[in-house]
Amino acid sequence: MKTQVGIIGAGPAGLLVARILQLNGIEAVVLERRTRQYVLDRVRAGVLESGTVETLRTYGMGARLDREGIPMRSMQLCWDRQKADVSLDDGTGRHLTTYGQQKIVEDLITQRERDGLPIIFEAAVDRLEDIEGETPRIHYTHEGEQKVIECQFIAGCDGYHGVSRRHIPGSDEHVFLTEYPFAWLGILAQAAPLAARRGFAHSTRGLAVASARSATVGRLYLQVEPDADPNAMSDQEIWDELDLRLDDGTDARLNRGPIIERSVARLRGYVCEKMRHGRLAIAGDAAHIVPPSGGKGLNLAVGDARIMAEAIRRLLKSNDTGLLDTYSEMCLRRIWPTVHWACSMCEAFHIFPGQTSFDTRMQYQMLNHWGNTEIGQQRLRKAQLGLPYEI
Ligand code: RFL
Repeated sequence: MKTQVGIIGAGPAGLLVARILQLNGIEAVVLERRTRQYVLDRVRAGVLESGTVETLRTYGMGARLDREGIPMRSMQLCWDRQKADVSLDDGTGRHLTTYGQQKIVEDLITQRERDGLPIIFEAAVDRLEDIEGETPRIHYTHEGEQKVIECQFIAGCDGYHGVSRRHIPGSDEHVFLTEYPFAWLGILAQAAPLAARRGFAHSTRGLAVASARSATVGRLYLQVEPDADPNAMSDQEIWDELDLRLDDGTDARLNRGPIIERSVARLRGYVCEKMRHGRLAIAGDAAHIVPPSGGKGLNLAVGDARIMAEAIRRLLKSNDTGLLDTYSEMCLRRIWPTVHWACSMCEAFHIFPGQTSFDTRMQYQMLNHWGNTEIGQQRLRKAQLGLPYEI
């Protein structure tokens, strides 16, 4: 099979690159190792920067997002039985939007299918070849058979555990990693989220987060041990623990309901600074992982996808490699400050093994700074709303 661009991974990064290329008249094939259903059912991110929302609108993916997205104009921080509600209004009209990653993925997949364009599910890429030449090849297994796609460019959008990154020569020497000694138990619950019980909570029992996915579905998280079993706690134990950790000194309690999804995700910060070699470039989680405490992973993936698609367009339409040559640097200008913010949030809200009461007081100071001082609130607002795009 031949195509112009071989895209590995049907996550938000790969599907958005495919969509932008399509609207620029460039042909692509998306290869995804999971089943269609698995990809549609995967619950993950849900907080979108306004830049992400604008990008999705620009590429014709805004209809359901505009109907179902929930504007988020403030952010609540809770610590030491007190609470601060920080406005995200910076005078530009920007705000965050709650809209599940699952829905973005579904919107992009159904649009692509409606347009009759290929996504090959259950196609596991194992090897890339000739990425330094003009016609690199992707080897993959589909329906028990070894297959090859020849293309003019490979977009490696295959997440943290994908194969693309290791095909960039010397990529290991450009990797920066920190592993946190805890994980998040994330749940989806059929329970109307209460406005008064949302936000990030620091508790001496560990972090808790309460957010809304819709008027009737809540997305909540608890800090747990790094190797915790998602099924170790009963529904009631989870709700009790959430209420304890989200205690802000008022009588408010969470609305409870059936837990319909649970997963445990280890927290890490990871950046591979070499994001391109020859005719292969990587984007999204394939190149970087941020702790979910900033709500930034998906937003960063969208930022990379915009630059990658434009770099490919210039290469294939005008034989111009200028943007491709600066791809890593340009992406990293958004990635590092965002990683810094997500890690700062992570370090302020979690209880670390061996943490002393002094350390806890230091965290309270940080939270007080972000929650109650003008300069701290500005920092939080700016970081949460996200950095501007260069492309
Ligand atoms: P994805 O979504 O992991 O997609 C990669 C795709 O590649 C496929 N794949 C392969 N396909 C073919 N051959 C192979 N060899 C392949 N290897 C892998 C995979 O099956 C998959 O379909 O990466 P992408 O597109 O870069 O998107 C990144 C985002 O998914 C991720 O950053 C966010 O979900 C992170 N994240 C959050 N981001 C936000 O912006 N806001 C949030 O509020 C937020 N909350 C979260 C999060 C991530 C979490 N977890 C589970 C880590 C909350 C959690 C709990």
